[in-house]
This record gives sequence, structure tokens and C-alpha cells, in this order.
Amino acid sequence: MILLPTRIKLWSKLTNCKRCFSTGMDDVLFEEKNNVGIITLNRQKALNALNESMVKKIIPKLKEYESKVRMVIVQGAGEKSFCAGGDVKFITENGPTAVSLDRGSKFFKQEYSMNSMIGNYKIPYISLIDGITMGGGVGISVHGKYRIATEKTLFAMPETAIGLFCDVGASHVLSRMEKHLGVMLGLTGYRLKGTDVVKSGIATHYVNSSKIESLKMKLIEDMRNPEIILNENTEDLSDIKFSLDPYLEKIDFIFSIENVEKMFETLEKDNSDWAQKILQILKEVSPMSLKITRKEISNGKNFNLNECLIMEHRLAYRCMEAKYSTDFYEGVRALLIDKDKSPKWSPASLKEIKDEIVSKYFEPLPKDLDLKFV
Ligand code: QUE
Repeated sequence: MILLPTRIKLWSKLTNCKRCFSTGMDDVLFEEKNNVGIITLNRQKALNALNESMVKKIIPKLKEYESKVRMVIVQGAGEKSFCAGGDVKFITENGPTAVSLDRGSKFFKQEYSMNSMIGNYKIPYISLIDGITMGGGVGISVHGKYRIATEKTLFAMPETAIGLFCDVGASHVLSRMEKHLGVMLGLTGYRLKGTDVVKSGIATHYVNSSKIESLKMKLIEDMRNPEIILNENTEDLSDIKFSLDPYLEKIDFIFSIENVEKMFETLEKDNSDWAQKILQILKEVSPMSLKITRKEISNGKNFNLNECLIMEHRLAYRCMEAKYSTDFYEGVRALLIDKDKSPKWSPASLKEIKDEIVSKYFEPLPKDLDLKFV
């Protein structure tokens, strides 16, 4: 049971509005200033993680803004986080049942439709990713035209750790990164910080966090093309090195191997500290997630964003359906609910997972279940 402060309980009772409370009235804020739409993700206690209530409000606003304002700016409330992910606990709380499948499929369809809208947006879409930007937070920013990072930006696609796979259109983005860096980020959940987020191509511009408010005001007040304003008011990073530079050739060599077992064997033969650290991470995440994610990123290279999202929705459906693996439920339990950080993966090893089973995840769903964009 959720314990609510007495005042809120009373308020809920008085207004007979349990629904209003539980769906969060102000979980996302919308403002218009000088013909700019400003979206603020406003669920600080959950690190602004996206839930269905937020996505359902954002979709119609994005549609409205596209023909009404000059550009859209997206930000996270508070100091710590832009957006830490999606509300996956809500999906799994009933276990692998029809309820979870129905809830999850509805949520993912909405979220992926939003990701598609952002990727195909007609006006500039600018995300101020000044803090934690993971999972769903990547999906609501990375497909837009401009992403502004700061020293507080912490990027990751950590889904293999919860028995899921890199969704929200990540197969489009990760598959297009240089030197198979995206494969490394997707399989390991490796975190990129600050200037590295720009150096990798995930962000387009960089400022110190103390300047983010004044940059936002300039974007709103100055009527010139936002690209000019961004270029004038962000840092030149040409003299800054990418922290992964010394490893890029190795990353390219290892993560170009599409067979996950062969990739493990190659890492095992490499005695460098870096390779052993990566191997350790890969041994802890879900083996099923690794195989799905690797294939997903290979496929994504030849797909447009919408095709990637349709594929990802099929994968999400199969993870929730739990016919071949219950890892999604176990991962959420171990990392987000019980927090024992000791998931028991099933199948427990890569060799138990045949290619035919991996292929099943990618098969089209019955027509009425496949993703249709809202
Ligand atoms: C791996 C993940 C996620 C994660 C942690 C991981 C993920 C996700 C969240 C998350 C964070 C804050 C919240 C929330 C969920 O954490 O996908 O509801 O408030 O959404 O190690 O994949």
C-alpha cells in the first residue's frame, strides 16, 4: 500500500479524485513563451521517469506545437535528472500475466509513437539533457534535432541489466554510431558523462550547467535560427578528447562480432583491464537480452526510425509475454523493486539460447497487435 500524507488523502477524498492523484496532474508542464513550446518533465522523485500519464499528455501537445510554435524545448525539473527512464515497474507489478502484457503494450505503443513524432518533427526540437538521461529519457531527446549536454549529463541505455533490450528507437541511433560504439553502449549499459556525450554523437552541443538557463532564455528571446544561437553560446570541444578514444579500435574489433558467444570468446582472450571490465559487465546482464539487443542493432542499421520502432515493439511484446524468458520481470524485481541486484536469469547462459528462439522475438505480431503510430 502507498502511504500518503494525511493532507493529500483528505484532498483525494474531498475531491473524490483518486484517479487525478494517481495519474499525477502536474507530472509534465507545458508553457508557451515568444512562440516557443516548453515541456518540463516534472516527476522529480522518480528522476522524471516517463509514465503513461506523461506520454499521453505530451503526444497531443507535440502535435499542437508542430503547427503553432517556432520550436520546442524539453527539460527535466530539478537539479539531478533530465529523465531516468520509463515506468517499467508499473508494467511488471502483476508478473507475467495478460494484465502486464496489455498495460505494457499500451504504454510502449504510446511511448514509441512519441519517439517517432520527435524523429519526424517539422520544427526544431531541443532537449536540455542537463542530468541523468537514460532509457526513455534518451528516447525523448536523441531523435530531436538538437541535444544540449552539460557536465551533469549522464547517458546510458541500461536495459540489458533488467532483462529488456534497448528500445525507444535506440536500434536506429546505436546502429549508426562510429566504430560499433553503439553496440558496446547497448550491450553493456556503459555510462557516458559530460563532454563524452557530445564526442560520441549522442548530444550536439555542450555548455556548463550554470549557463543552461541563460541559453534557454536566448533561444526563447532571440528570433534567429536556433542553430546560430546554439553555435554562438555553447563550448567548442575540438581540443577536448573523447575518453574512449584509446579503446575505439578495440571496441570496433570486438563489437563488430555479431555472434555474441564469439564476441565473449574474443574478450576472454584479451587480457587488458578494459576488456576484462567489459566482460565482467556482460557476464552479469541477461543473456537473452544480449542476444536480442545484438540482433536488434544489426537489423536497425538498415531500417528507418519507424521500422526500428515497429521491430522494438515486437521485442517488447515478447519480453512481456515471457514465453521464452521471464528475464524482464526478474530484472525489474532484482534491480528496481527488491534491489538485491542478484537477478536469476533464465536461460542462464548464452549457449542455452538457440538462434531460432532469438528469431521468434522478431517475428511480426498478429495484425491487430503490431505497432501502429498514433
Ligand atoms: C536498468 C534500466 C532501467 C533502470 C535501471 C536499470 C530503466 C528504468 C529505470 C527507472 C529509473 C527511475 C524510475 C523508474 C525507472 O531504471 O529502464 O521508474 O523512477 O526505466 O539498471 O533499464
